[in-house]
Amino acid sequence: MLWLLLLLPLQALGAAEKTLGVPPDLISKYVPSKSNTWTCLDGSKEIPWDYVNDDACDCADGSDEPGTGACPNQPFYCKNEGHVGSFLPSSRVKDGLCEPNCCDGSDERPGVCKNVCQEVGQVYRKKVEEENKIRKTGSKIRSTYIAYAHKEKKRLEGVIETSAAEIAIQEKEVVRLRDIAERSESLSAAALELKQQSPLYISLITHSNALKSLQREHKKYLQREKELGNILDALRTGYNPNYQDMAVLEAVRGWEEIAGLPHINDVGKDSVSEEEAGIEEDTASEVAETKEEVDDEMWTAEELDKDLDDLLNTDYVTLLLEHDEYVQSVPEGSVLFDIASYLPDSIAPQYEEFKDTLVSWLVNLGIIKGETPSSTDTSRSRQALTDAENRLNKIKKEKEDAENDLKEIFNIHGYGLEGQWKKLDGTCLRTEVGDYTYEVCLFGEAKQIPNKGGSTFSLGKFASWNPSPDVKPGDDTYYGKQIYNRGTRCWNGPERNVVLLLSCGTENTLNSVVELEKCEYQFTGTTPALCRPLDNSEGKNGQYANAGKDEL
Ligand code: MAN
Repeated sequence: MLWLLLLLPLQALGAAEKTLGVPPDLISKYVPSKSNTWTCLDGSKEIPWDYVNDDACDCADGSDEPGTGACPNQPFYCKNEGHVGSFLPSSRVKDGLCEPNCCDGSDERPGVCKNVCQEVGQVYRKKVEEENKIRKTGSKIRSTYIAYAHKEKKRLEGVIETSAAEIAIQEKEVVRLRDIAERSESLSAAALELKQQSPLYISLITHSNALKSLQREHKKYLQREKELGNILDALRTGYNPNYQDMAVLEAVRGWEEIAGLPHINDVGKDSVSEEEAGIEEDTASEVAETKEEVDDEMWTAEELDKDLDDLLNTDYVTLLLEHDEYVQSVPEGSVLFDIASYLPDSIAPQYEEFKDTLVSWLVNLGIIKGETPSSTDTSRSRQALTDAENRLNKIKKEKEDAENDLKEIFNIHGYGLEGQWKKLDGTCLRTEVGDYTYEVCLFGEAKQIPNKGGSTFSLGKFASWNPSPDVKPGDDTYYGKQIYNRGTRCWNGPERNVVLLLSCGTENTLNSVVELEKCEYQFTGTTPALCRPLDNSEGKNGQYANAGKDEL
């Protein structure tokens, strides 16, 4: 019996040796069968259990030697208890070297490497803790960036809406001014002013102003009536009849009468329903409409609502000019201007020519007043038109810019799907290295400014996020790199360009600049825009799953 107890640690040691180098997710597969055999992980072969980790490669997939390095290209898993597990390629197992990422020394024969996982783990945990602290603060700032993008989106939508309305107004204004400018070939602005003194025009403007004021007041009262209706509706449906408050009851009854509603206490009784009340209401408004239709000179409520604006937007100056033309076109019976109709067709053209010459002489001699406007008046109206056109183009441009900006805010290749980069558009980061101050204005331009005078070189303008085809747009590696290119050409060399490497930090900073190749610069910096919240798995340090895999 005693000898059995003595054997136990040896057996346990044996079991530990069999699973040496096996990652946790495969441990359950490394157990012997009842007949003390084992099947290779790819199922290709059954071998004696003793052959596992016996330093001789038996399985085609190498799975029988997870811990000896006997099979090539096998992953060796270091448990690294007290730290984080990691993988090594089998070529580094039992090579006599202590691998830094196998701090428990399990890749070498016992006694070769010291187990330093406690110390390494402690340093590592401290580093992770610090990084997490930065991430926590950074992600809070990041969320304010996201909120900013949403606010910016709303603002831009507002700009688009307002400028669309302004464009509509301005387009009419341009048409109006163009019309005036064209007319000014035959009518000066001074003459227009004179025409505007006409009692008919003045009265028309007074009528229009009165109508506009009435419309404004009418709208106010309609709104007030609506609000009062809502208050009374609430009173009607919400009052407590048990209080027997006569003033309330009177108010409710009065409202029901005006609004054509059944008494609230009768609703549901004797088949009187709100729907029926609705019908009554419709009928009442129909009656009102029919009454309005009878008076066909008058406008209906609907016409007042829909067409009054158009009427009030009439261009009265154009109307005045049209009226003037109309009045002038009425034949006045002047002999001089009627003569042509009495002449034979063959001499009519010569007569017209003679008449034009005579009229222009008389105008030039100041004997009669010509219809031609003064050049100042014409240029003034032309200028007004140009100004209006310029203003229209400006608003159109504003709208276009806002539309383009809006497209970029939540664009994965622009300011990010969450809009987290929008806030940083135009933020300039600077650092001094050697004889230069380097500056990068995010999404703008990078510059090299000499500290002791001389010309500033452009190091390029923002071109893209990480352009590598292996990087998935939108993930942290994508946003961890910005490319600035087409800077000032280097003497006998390429155009200057910058690769800006960014990582999570609580501040937007430019930390280092190196000129890797002539005129090719690498900047590094930090930004809260890259700090994802701690509960977000992307970018979070995984445990053994991530650790050291790239070592393979
Ligand atoms: C300037 C700077 C340097 C660059 C040389 C190339 O001195 O832009 O960074 O290497 O030009 O001639």
